[in-house]
Amino acid sequence: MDVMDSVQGMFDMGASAVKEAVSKPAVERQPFMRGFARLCNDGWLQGWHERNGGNLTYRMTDDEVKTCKPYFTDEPGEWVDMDVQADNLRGAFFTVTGAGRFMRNVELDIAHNVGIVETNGAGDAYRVVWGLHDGGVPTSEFSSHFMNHSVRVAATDGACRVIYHAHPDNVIALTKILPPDARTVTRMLWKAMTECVMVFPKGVGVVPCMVPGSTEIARATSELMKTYDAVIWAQHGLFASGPDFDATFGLMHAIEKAAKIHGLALMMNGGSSEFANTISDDDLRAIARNLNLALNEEFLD
Ligand code: 2HA
Ligand code: ZN
Repeated sequence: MDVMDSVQGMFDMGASAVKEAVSKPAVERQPFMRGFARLCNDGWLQGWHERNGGNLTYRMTDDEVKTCKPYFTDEPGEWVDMDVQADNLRGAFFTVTGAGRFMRNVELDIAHNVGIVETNGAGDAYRVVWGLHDGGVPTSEFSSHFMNHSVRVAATDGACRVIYHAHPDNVIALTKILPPDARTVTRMLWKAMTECVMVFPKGVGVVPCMVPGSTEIARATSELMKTYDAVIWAQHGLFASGPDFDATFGLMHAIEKAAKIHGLALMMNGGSSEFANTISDDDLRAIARNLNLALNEEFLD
């Protein structure tokens, strides 16, 4: 066979596979999956995802499920019981990062590091229908994500779709110097920079140091998510929620930046929190009034 024949042969044999790859609306190329992978990479670039730290889940729309369904596996895994149940998530589909998989690898191989799971009709079990290749399972924090989705869907009239967990340095450091108390922590964050009260006018919840991956931390977090769209896990990290990837990443970013500014100001001030200038409670009220925001007045003096 001469060279031209062999090239022609390769082309003929590969043509249908190439056509399929190019024309198929492959799951990896869906806009929601591009957004999902982008957030994972953005979080990695921020330094929030050491090793397998952090995780992300996205509640898919009916249209997204319909588009992806032809590519779901013919043999879905077994239904896996969750220790938690949610009526408002019966039959929901989630895109999830995998337990033990690294956020820094998501963009390189989505089908290995990310999966789609289906929730059963009772809202108390899931099964993997796409991705998580090589025997992957959803994030170890899936019960927290699931409970948080349920609570935020109810709190936002169905608008919330994204739950994001990361290990941002300054937020974790902050929980070493402040009590695990939502009012104290929120006031400090709001007063770090004027943007904060606009981004999270309800404040931020805080759970004390608890066992990661446990049903107890899932329940404690979701209880706070009834009020707040972000909850700090003392000594561990932060959970943020939102209607889309931009808003959710932005919330995580704003909270982490405020914690960093507070830490910098403390250092510049020789460790004292008696700053020469800060944002007063009346300043916070004025900002909220200007934008017609529903400020959590309980956190103001
Ligand atoms: O996924 O972040 O909390 C690893 C973790 C556990
Ligand atoms: Zn974590």
